[in-house]
Amino acid sequence: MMKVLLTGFEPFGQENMNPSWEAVKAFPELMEDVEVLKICLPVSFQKAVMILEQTIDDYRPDVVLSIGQGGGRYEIEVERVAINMADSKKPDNDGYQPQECQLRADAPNAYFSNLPLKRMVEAIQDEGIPATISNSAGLYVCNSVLYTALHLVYSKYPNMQAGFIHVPYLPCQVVGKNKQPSMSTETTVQALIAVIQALMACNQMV
Ligand code: PCA
Repeated sequence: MMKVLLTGFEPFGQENMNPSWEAVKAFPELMEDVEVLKICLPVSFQKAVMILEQTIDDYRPDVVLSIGQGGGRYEIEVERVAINMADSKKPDNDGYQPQECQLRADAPNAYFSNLPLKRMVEAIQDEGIPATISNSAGLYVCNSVLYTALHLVYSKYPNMQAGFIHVPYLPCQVVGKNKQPSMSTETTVQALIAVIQALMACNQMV
């Protein structure tokens, strides 16, 4: 049994939906040999990280897979790196707007995801869904969530794997936006299922 913590985010900015939480919500409850815990994180630098850390300590997942809205992205993007930095052009949902703030003192400048990223991208592409590796998760709340999960991997839970996937807007979010890319929840869920199956295969659990 592989224990997976699957996280999405609440809406932020001008949006009233977040494709990441829509996909996590719709992810199948029952998958063979997989136990999934789903949580919706607030778009808050402070709270998201606290809730994530507490949930990892309590649930002790094998895999933490966090999903976030990557508005403007054309493909499913599997993130490679998290940076020890928070810097934001817009306030988070608590009104906090960090400017070049370190996330953790006495911790490395960056961490790489320890998930098999190329395998994950291939698994998504094999479904006929566009996907790529991204080398920047930005410096907003998504990056801080990935950084925190990886900090726990490298400092506390060496057998845990952690990664982050940015997904495009939902079709309903781009109505009236000028030529913005989008992807349906159904397609995003199909991609996430393929990713989990690929991780099961890599971890030789199937
Ligand atoms: N995307 C934002 C934060 C929450 C979300 O869904 C980001 O890319 O940082």
